[in-house]
Amino acid sequence: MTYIAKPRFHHPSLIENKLGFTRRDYEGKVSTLCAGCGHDSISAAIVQACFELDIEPHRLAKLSGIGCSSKTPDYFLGASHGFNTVHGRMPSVLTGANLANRDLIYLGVSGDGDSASIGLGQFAHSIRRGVSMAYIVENNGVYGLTKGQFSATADKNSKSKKGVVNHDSAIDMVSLALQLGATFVGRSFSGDKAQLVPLIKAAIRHKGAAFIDCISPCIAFNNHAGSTKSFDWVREHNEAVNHLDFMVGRAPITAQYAPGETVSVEQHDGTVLTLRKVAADYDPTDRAKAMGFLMERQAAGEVVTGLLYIDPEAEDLHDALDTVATPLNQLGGGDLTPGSAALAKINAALR
Ligand SMILES: Cc1ncc(C[n+]2csc(CCOP(=O)(O)OP(=O)(O)O)c2C)c(N)n1
Ligand code: SF4
Ligand SMILES: [Mg+2]
Repeated sequence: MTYIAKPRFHHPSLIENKLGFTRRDYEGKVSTLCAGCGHDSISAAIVQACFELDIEPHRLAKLSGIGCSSKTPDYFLGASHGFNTVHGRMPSVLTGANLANRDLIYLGVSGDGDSASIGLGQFAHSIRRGVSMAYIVENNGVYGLTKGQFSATADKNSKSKKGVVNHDSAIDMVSLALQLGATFVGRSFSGDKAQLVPLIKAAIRHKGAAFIDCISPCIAFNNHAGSTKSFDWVREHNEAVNHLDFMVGRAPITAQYAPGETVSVEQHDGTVLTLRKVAADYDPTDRAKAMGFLMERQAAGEVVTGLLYIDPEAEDLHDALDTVATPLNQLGGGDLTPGSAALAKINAALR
């Protein structure tokens, strides 16, 4: 495949993070997507989030399937590990990688075709197993790469570019993730970087399955009147339930909020999420109420965004399997073959 490498020149006074890296150190190759594609804005948000989190690029693995969305890992984090799987198979490859090496940060990037059609089963099982990962679906309601057929997330009665009406019910990835037991669920919009960057940061630091459905308009095939995934539609129907600030450690809250307007959630690793409430009664720690709220607002034609659910005490697949703290790929021969005495002991315990 041909590609254009980004020139390494940059302004000498670019801001550095705690590791001495600039934003440029988190970029990838030059994007070959259509100019204006929502997916490129999500790549930029991922770059910003990883830069701000001071992530060492070699400590992160980015995995994807097939689609314009799944091509994007080539356009960010050029110094990280990467694996481009078969269409819809990203979740199982990510699960295997995570089991083999629990020390890496896992970022799964997928499309609505990749995750809601061919990979729906894969998506479901990685979420219900609580694989520690930030799983982002770049949702444009079409198969962009294969020229704009409706995907399973296209809303019923929405229209294709040529005026064809979609008669099938849509799969709502957020409701599905909630039902499957995801311990972090958010929805955002590629055109809202202020909301998306802290959401990605919080998802990356979440222990367990963190899912973000990011509406990402396809300007080539799904940005017309009659589409419910266009820039105009999402801007007009976007209803944020909260605004998120993400802090590593106990940094003071600098924004001036009135009492009762914010709620702070501390995660396992000490990171703190401060949520400024927009919908007064919305409680992102109540799964059942979140599901009801989403269905109600969806029926009213709203695109609900923000941090929709979080379980700050979540456990992950390694907790469930009680795996050793040492990554499995670092265990030596002695650990893997402890000898006949140890085997006899195990067998005796099973009798
Ligand atoms: C096994 C298999 N089936 C079908 C295809 C054809 N195909 C390539 S990308 C794609 C859908 C991509 O849609 P989506 O995941 O929504 O990504 P987008 O391009 O919209 O970002 C399909 C059906 C394929 N590459 N492999
Ligand atoms: S076809 Fe659509 S999804 Fe693919 S790069 Fe172009 S705008 Fe983006
Ligand atoms: Mg798509």
